[in-house]
Amino acid sequence: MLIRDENISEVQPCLVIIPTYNEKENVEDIIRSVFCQGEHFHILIIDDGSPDGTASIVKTLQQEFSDALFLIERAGKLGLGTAYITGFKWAIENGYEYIFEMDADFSHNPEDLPRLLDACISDGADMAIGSRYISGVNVVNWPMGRVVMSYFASKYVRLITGMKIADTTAGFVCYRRDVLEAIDLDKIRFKGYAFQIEMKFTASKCGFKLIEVPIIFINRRLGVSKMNSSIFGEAVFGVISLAVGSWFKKYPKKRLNRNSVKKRSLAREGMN
Ligand SMILES: Nc1nc2c(ncn2[C@@H]2O[C@H](COP(=O)(O)OP(=O)(O)O)[C@@H](O)[C@H]2O)c(=O)[nH]1
Ligand SMILES: [Mg+2]
Repeated sequence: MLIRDENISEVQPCLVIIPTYNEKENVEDIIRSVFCQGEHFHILIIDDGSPDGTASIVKTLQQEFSDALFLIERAGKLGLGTAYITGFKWAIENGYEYIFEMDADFSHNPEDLPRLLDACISDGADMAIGSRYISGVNVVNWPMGRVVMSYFASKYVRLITGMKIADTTAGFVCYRRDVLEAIDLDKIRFKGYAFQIEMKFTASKCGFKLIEVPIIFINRRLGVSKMNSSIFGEAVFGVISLAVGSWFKKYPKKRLNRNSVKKRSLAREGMN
């Protein structure tokens, strides 16, 4: 089945970007679960030279899903933020209209992918955010300390940046292509949670519409978290620097609309 946006009347290919570092217990299952959501979902894995052999599992699966499963291998652990930037550029080059961020560890349920997509297609979101905190606290099996930290971190970010988003560090996101084209990806500075905040902050400063979709976030059952105190520290100080930096920065304003997407796709058809 291929998704059709009636306003655009064209086939909309979707790319789910999944960064991996030592995810051998999860990677095959998450890939199969995403593909169960429909043929319009393609996957790009960005693996940072996982010592546990995650990339070789992906390569084996590529024989089965040769048209829909892609892999970029980087030499070492370079961080989540730069993994996504690499993925975003690849997605733009390869003509995807909807681009997702998703973790490999099943904290983000692949069955929620169509709901995020629908928020973009039917509700007009430029960026749909899978939100843990839009309807209470929907986090399962995280240690209480981590839930409290994450919840108050989101409140802190709201206070400092003024963003009207309940879950500012969320990493389950669907972007319309226009958002990633408008943002200067080479200027995105942060790597961990601060990266997630920076993307939302920049998109909202550019005038894009951010919509939160409630999700239930479940702690990973397999493998280990790569969260550490430096990622947390980056976020605490990064937010202040983002807010202060924005006073002096000019953000490109949202300019493309659905008609321009239509024009672009017609142009692409003309090229074929
Ligand atoms: N490519 C890449 N992926 C990473 C890196 N750090 C974390 N990840 C992946 O990013 C996702 C989220 O990381 P995770 O450890 O689950 O963080 P947590 O959910 O905040 O505890 C998982 O799919 C990880 O494998 C990294 O440096 N490079
Ligand atoms: Mg996780």
